[in-house]
Amino acid sequence: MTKNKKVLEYVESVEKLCNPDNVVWIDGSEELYNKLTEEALATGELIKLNDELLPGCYLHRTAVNDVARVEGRTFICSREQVNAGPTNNWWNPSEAYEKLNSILKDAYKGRTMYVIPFSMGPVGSPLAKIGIEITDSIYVVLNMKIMTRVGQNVLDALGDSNDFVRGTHAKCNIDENDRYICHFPEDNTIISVNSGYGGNVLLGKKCFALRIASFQGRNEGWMAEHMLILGIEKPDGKIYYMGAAFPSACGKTNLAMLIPPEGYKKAGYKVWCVGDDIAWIKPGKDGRLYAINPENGFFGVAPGTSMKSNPNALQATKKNTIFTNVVLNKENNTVWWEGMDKNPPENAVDWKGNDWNGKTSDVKGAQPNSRFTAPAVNCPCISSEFESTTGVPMSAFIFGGRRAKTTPLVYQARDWNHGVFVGSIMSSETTAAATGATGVLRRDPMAMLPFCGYHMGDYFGHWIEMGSKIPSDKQPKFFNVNWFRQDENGNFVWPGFGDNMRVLDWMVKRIEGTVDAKETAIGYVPYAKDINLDGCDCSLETLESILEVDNAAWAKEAEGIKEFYTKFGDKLPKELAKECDALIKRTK
Ligand code: GTP
Ligand code: SPV
Ligand code: MN
Repeated sequence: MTKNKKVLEYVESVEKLCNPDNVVWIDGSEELYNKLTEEALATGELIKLNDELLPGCYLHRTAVNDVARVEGRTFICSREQVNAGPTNNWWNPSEAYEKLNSILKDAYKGRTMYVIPFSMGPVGSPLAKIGIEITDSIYVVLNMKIMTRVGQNVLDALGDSNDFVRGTHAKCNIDENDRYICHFPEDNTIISVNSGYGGNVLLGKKCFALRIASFQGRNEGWMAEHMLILGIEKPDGKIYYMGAAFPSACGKTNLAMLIPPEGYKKAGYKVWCVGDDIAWIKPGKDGRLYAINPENGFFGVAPGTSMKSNPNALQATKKNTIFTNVVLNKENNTVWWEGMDKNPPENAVDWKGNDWNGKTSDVKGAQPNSRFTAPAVNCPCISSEFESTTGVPMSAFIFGGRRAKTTPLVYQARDWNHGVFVGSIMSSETTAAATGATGVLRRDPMAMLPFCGYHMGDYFGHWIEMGSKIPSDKQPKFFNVNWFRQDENGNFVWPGFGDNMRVLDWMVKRIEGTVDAKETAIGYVPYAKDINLDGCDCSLETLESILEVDNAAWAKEAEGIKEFYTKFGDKLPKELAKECDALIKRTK
């Protein structure tokens, strides 16, 4: 399929080490995918779902010890330890290669090795990058087909260039004690062993498009961010594109596919989805920042996805979708998960493969981090710019997380550097997207804590530097949101989901300069009257309560930030230290 010497050398080296029975190159043809699907059905790796209700859809169950990203076993193997920084696990690359090679030795014995040439971003786009993933998993091949652009045309676009990321994955025994997700930024290399879970094995996603790409972006003058990209179309036809970074399972997919409330729809507002998880962002010729979504599909959280919360996402899963770790409804051979509707199936199989009755069982049927892998083209609100090779111009960056208290519904940063500060102090209560305790507050700068491929202090510096290259009138505005404020009883105060449009609308007005805001210690907060509550299940008083900035609470928060910042030592940009001191002063 290619004469590229570097590609061939790489493939041969893995073949020699892992010793497969066969080697299959994924050429992107339907014939080959069909053949692999048949094989996976025969072994039980995939279960075929109802062909009328869910055409082209399959169910997969992972091992019970292998259901989420494993941050404790994820490593940045930079040559110098300092370059991994204080927030990543570092492993000396020569030791890591030695250990991984010992695990990979003969790992494909008796198995087939698949070679997947894939492009992150539209093939041939100047913002796109190419990878080769080698794996022994058909599940990985079929997911990569949905999540990336795969096939011969990718190799054609690569030509004889050496500029591709090498990703090797082997399932091995799914032994969690020998599970490693390793990144070698200086070698453009990723090695993942002993897992079959999405974020650990679909190497184009977090491993390449964030950890390796963030490193590449710093060297090459662009940014790889854990951001959705959406476009808000106003009744006058003008579209504003925004990127939003929220930690895993904090609402990116939901916001990216938002359906505006009735009043907005009637007035002619529309929201278009460009991406739901990752943005690659680069200055364009006109000085503005342009973004592409490097992915080709959605690897979305299933639980909570419903006709009410996210009809666009649900619609996207109605064909050619792979479901992982959800409930199988035996009555009609379809799928179900908690939060889909109030009618759980009685005659069903849970994510572990056990018989399950949703009416009587007291255990969850779907794994809390169960997922769907759906093609982006399935999404009813996919942007016409989705395939754009030049990307969309960015008008705003939004940061946010799950904060029961303290952080208001929305506020705007004063300028670029303050915006970077606001992103850097993001914090959120942890979710099921990674293994470990959930609901614990942790600092997660720009939602990149588990995904930054180099020293996070240098990453902050890169953000500051990118701003310095963009004329201030062309810079996106920065906002912070918190959909997750709770009352004394632990209920969410803000209705969220489609009603988040009301907050986006305020942002558009701020971008256009048509609405005032109140200056507070943390930035500009809306006057409650300026957020449109027509038809919203939230009173003005309630809104006011979640727009409040409690200086005493923020003074405490600022102390926590100062403490967090000490981690980065002299790599912390002085601009951010200054912003932190200014916040402390303003809260007094
Ligand atoms: P990753 O794919 O892990 O990066 O996650 P994501 O950020 O795309 O998260 P997603 O949109 O799938 O949201 C996950 C959870 O957040 C679900 O349980 C949703 O119900 C919940 N959620 C999303 N938006 C809102 C909101 O506006 N309000 C509330 N209360 N919950 C929300
Ligand atoms: C996340 O955890 O942020 C995800 C899912 O988007 S995973 O692919 O597992 O990283
Ligand atoms: Mn994500």
